[in-house]
Amino acid sequence: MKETCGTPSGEALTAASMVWQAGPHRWTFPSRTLVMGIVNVTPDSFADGGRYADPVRAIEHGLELAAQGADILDVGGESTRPGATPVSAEEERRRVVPVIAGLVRQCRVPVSVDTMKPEVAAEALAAGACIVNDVGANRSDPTMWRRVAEAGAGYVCMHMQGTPQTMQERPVYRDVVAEVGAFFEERLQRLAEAGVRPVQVVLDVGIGFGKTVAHNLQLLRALASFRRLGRPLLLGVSRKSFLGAITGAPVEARLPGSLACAAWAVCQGVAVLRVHDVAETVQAIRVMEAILSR
Ligand code: HH2
Repeated sequence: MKETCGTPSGEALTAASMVWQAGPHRWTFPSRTLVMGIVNVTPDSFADGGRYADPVRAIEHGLELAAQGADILDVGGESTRPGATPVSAEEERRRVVPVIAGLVRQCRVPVSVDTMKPEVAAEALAAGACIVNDVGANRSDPTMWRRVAEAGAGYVCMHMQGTPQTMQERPVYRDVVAEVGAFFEERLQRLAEAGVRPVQVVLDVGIGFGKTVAHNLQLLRALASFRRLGRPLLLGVSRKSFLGAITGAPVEARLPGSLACAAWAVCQGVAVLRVHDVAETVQAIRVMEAILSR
């Protein structure tokens, strides 16, 4: 069992201590905020589509992110940007499995697979991934959860309204914070029924997944309220379009906005940040943590 935790800090921010178990890895929170570096093996991702579509480039990129201080590498083979064209399981598997196997062989950083497909998750886990990052956790079929339970993998349970193809058409909520909270409660129950223990699960409000700019901001404001569910929180805001809507910055110029959100997330007790810019985010959060621990 690897104890992969940092120096406890920010006790004032997080009431109870929580463990996240992902295969052989185990993190105890409160801890330093973990950074999940994004490795998109896709031609069409919104921020870096095509840059790492070649497996050799993708592995090099993952190793670079590990050297910059990533705690987890998240490998994805299907873009989930609004309106993205879905890819087959076969194509997604072809993209991600060699990259996961290469990263597991060449570095010690835990690897996660960003997929909505149980068959891709199963092959990724067999290739050495230890976390399934599931933006499709709003499904009704429990097959994915059974795969996660069998493998004892970590699981990111993300909220999305609709599917990537439809989610931004006209997202509507009565109360986005209450509805995302109710979704998490119901999913923790369904995950447990499928054999996934709470200790395997982290929760993600799904910024940009079936949400307007106002919904995203309400969820960011309310992050600390989700800690009542007793599970660590993961947040993905890196370079997302709501930052462009607020500032006018194009996707390649959204690092400052992404870092502002990262700093906010640290203050709210978020456990894991999913980012493109690992070195810059690590520096920003280490400074925030130093201030908060004074
Ligand atoms: N965002 C994206 C993809 N996966 N997973 C989680 N848990 N949370 C997120 O916010 C999240 C995610 C979108 O970012 P990216 O992977 O850069 O883009 P694309 O889906 O176009 O590949």
